Amino acid sequence: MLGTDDINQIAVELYESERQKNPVNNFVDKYPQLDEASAYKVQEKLIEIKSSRENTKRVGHKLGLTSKAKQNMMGVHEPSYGVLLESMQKYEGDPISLSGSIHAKIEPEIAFIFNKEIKGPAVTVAEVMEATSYVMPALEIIDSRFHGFSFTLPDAVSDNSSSSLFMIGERFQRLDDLDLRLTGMVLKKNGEIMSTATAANVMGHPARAISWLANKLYKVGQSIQTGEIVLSGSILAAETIEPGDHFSVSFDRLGSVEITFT
Ligand code: OOG
Repeated sequence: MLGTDDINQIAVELYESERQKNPVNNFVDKYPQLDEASAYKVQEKLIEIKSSRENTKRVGHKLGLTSKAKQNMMGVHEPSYGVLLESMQKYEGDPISLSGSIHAKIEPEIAFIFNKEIKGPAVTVAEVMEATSYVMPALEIIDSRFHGFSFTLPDAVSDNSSSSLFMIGERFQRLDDLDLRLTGMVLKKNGEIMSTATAANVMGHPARAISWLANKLYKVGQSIQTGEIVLSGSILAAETIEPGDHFSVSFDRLGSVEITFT
């Protein structure tokens, strides 16, 4: 476990890296004691700094590396989580500027909102389904503060799992008899189909990613709160973005969400 001074130092460096758009080297080389548990402490400190300096607050959680496509892309074979702040949320119709990011990428996801607290230690998929108010299509813009978007799990966890911005569709769908595993999606860039998939890519069922999160949060004394948004993780490999690009993701029965970048 890393000491408090080192934890605080890494959090400050990551905050400054994002603010100045100046990528940093992986921390695991300089701090061999940066294990997963220490990395979540760095993330907590980073979120504390961001929340107070930017006068914002937590509105939910994001999952990362929940699909084989993402794990293979990044060479990291375990999921991670991060915090969603109010300041990261964008709304449909908002043009999004890439000027605030280092090397942003975009990911299609399914977002969840819950009608009760979901608290570990042994949350099941059935409990997640029971607690789900709505699911929505989502696009997450990720950015890494590390050179070349290259990192180990503790590095990425420290960096709030590469969070940057996110947008959820404004059609809120009840789960009813939806079989999310088979929910198909089409991702388009500038009108052309980039990729298609079903949501089973996310751990077999996106609700399984949510139960993983709840059980993981329990270990640090946290839970998913009523009304919080949770992004269940990218269904596919992330796509690079250039200014002027337009992306849309459409899901069977969930609707769609689209973004234009400037
Ligand atoms: C880590 C976070 C990935 C996802 O949905 O897989 C992520 C990364 O690949 O940069 O948000």
